[in-house]
Parts: sequence; C-alpha cells; structure tokens
Amino acid sequence: MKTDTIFAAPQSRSDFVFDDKVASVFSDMINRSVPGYATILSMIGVLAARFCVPGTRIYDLGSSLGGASLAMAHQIAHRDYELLAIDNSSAMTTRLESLLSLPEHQALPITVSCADICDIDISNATVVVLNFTLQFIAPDRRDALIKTIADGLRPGGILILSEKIRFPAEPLNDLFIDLYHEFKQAQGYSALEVAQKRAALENVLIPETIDAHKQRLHTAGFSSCDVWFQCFNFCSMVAVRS
Ligand code: GEK
Repeated sequence: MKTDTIFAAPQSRSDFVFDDKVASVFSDMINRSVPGYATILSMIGVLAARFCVPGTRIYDLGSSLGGASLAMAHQIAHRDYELLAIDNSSAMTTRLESLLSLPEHQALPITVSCADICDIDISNATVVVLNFTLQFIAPDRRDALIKTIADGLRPGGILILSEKIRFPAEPLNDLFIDLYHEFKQAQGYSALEVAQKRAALENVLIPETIDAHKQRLHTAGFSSCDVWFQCFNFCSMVAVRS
C-alpha cells in the first residue's frame, strides 16, 4: 500500500479532488483518516449478507477503490445478485477495474461504472451503500439523491449511510474535531498535514448533523433509521425502506 504524503510539504491552498494522485494512495489515506474504517467495511459486508435477496441489485455509490463492494461480495454466500460500483473519478474506477481482475476477486458479480451518482437510475435494489460519499454531494442535491435511492429500493431493503458529522452543541463539536485531529496525528500525520487537508476539504466535504440525516431519510420514505457505529465525528447509519 503506497503511503499518503499528499499534504506533507507546505503548499498553497486548493480544493481537494479525487484525482490520480489521491487514488494512488487512497487505501492508506482512508484507513488512517476514518476511525473504524476497517470495522465499518466488514460490518457493511455483514449487513449486505443479511439483506441481499437473490435476483436483486446492490449499489455502492462513490465506491472509490471498492472497499465496501469487495467486503460485501466476499461475505454474501450466493452469487445471484448484481453489484454496481459507481464513482465519478475515473482514477478510482480504472484502479478498481484492475483490482477486480486479481485472482482473489475474479468472478465476483461486480460491475464498475464511472458516473455521477446524482444522474443514475436505481431499481430492484435490496442494499444501497453511501460509505462517506453523501458528504461530498452538494447539499442542495442530497434530498433528490436520497429520494432516488428510497424509490429504487424494494420494501425491506436498506441504505447504509456513513458520514462525517457535525454536532449542534458547539463545545462538543469542537471537542470531537480536536480528538479526531489527535487520532490523525496518532496515525502518523503531522500537524501540517492535518491542517492542510482540513483546509482543502473545507468547501468540498460538508458535514450535517445526525438529526438532519434522519429527517431527510424519513421524508424520503425510510420507516426506521439509526446509528449503528460512531467514533467521534464519524458515524454509520442504517435505514430500512418501508
Ligand atoms: C469506500 N465508499 O472506501 N458521483 C460519484 N462519485 C462521487 C461523487 C459523485 N457526484 N462525488 C464524490 N464521489 C468508499 C469511500 S470516498 C470518501 C468513498 C472519502 C466519490 C469520489 O470520487 C470518491 O471516490 C468517493 O465519492 C468518496 O468505502 O474520501 O472520505
């Protein structure tokens, strides 16, 4: 795994993009930047194995290098499903295509597409995954995307939504951000790397509160939703389609 040193040297501020440089170190970057990432992937696999009904579809939206897709495909016992891994970064989708040709991943029912997840159709789904992707979608496009997902899920199907979150109480919000930065430094990132990445993400990753996510999910047609994982300002929710 190539080490992420993208923000190690001082640089002028520019918005974060999922380009080739990021894709080439992405596994190291996300593992050292999202507390509990490996656990979240593994449990997405467990949830998918429980909810994926034969003859249906799974969507991994903003799939990057397919961490969630591979966790699901390796944990679902049958092969009678279609898993659509979609990302609008061709640097990510090209790498995921090559990963899928490795012997250990061959013959998995995964199709990779390079597309904007706000423009796709969703149908006959039993599992949809947004693992740290909705936070990168412009806030005014989020309601429509969640509604498209709800409409494309079969009754009883699930959406797994993992997000960086913010807290309504300012002191707690500040505390969790601070503890998160401490976590990143414990993962080997310098204070400069943490500060420069934070600035690069400022206009690109827009976190919302858990209540805002729950409200949107209920409005879209998810009868129940709750948090199943949380560490500081990172959480993962599961929502069931009524
Ligand atoms: C994982 N889920 O490892 N359409 C398609 N893809 C998009 C869009 C869009 N409009 N906007 C952003 N992306 C992965 C991790 S990373 C999270 C997801 C992170 C893609 C973007 O190209 C990137 O690959 C992904 O969403 C977000 O389980 O880096 O914190």
